[in-house]
Amino acid sequence: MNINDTAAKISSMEIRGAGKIARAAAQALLQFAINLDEKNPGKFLKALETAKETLFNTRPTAVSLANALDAVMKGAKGNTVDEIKKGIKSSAEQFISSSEKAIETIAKICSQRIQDGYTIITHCNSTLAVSAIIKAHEQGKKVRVFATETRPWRQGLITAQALADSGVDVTLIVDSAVGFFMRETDLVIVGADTVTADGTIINKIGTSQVALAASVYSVPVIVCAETYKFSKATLEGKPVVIEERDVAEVVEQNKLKGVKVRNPVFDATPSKYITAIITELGIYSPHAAYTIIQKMME
Ligand code: RUB
Repeated sequence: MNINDTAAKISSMEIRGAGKIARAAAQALLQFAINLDEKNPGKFLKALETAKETLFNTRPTAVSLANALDAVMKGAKGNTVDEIKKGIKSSAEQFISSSEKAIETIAKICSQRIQDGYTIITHCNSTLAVSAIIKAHEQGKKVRVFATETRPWRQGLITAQALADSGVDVTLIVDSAVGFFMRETDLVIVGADTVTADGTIINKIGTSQVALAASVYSVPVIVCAETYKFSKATLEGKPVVIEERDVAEVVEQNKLKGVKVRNPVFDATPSKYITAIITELGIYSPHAAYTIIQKMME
């Protein structure tokens, strides 16, 4: 797959989810570097930067994408193209393997917070949240999950099917039923696209509503996020861009006359509604986000 193919798949959401787009982009940039037939180091690096930009411009919200591309580009050092290629290969492979390892680590840590008999709500489709629930199930804990449908893309169906395939007791609910089912819920587990310096979580649209409902019923909210989903740019005050997609995803355009439609696909959940963030380094209060970002910058 070349850069444009991968970029198109990320834009169209054929490849989706903050972790998956990060790994796909890292892999695409690596392949591009390996296959690029250019002997001049300056021109090689320029072409690499253009390819990076193409991947970066696919989706604006998940910082995992920018962080993955930066991690790969860190290896672009050397006096010859061969040296640069070697560096890129090592940095890309390191990013991909450590991000895969992080899924396992986070699932393990999060599973410790899931007790036998728990009822869990999860929103959208997070590899980390799904892995953690499956891990708890494999540990012999009896868990019940309410998976939200997640309009308009209905990623909740992927979550529900993955959990069911692993033998987890899962029920699909519409997004507006979250308040109804929160009364019988012990724990909310979601993923994240971006964690800001003040511990705000940017995740699929509707996450903030789930967290608000959880707060009303005093249900803890756990966010699973690898450290590469923490945003350095937010330390400098840069706001996170919330992606707004085609309104045709919400409703057929010729169905309504004189009606405006909006389709923001992510929202921000303030840190006060989040109990803990679980990273591959351990479990943190959302207020530790600033420290985690500083650690990443060392
Ligand atoms: C996916 C989404 C997921 C996070 C975390 O949105 O919001 O909760 O990306 O996923 P979309 P993961 O479907 O629009 O990409 O834990 O797999 O990285």
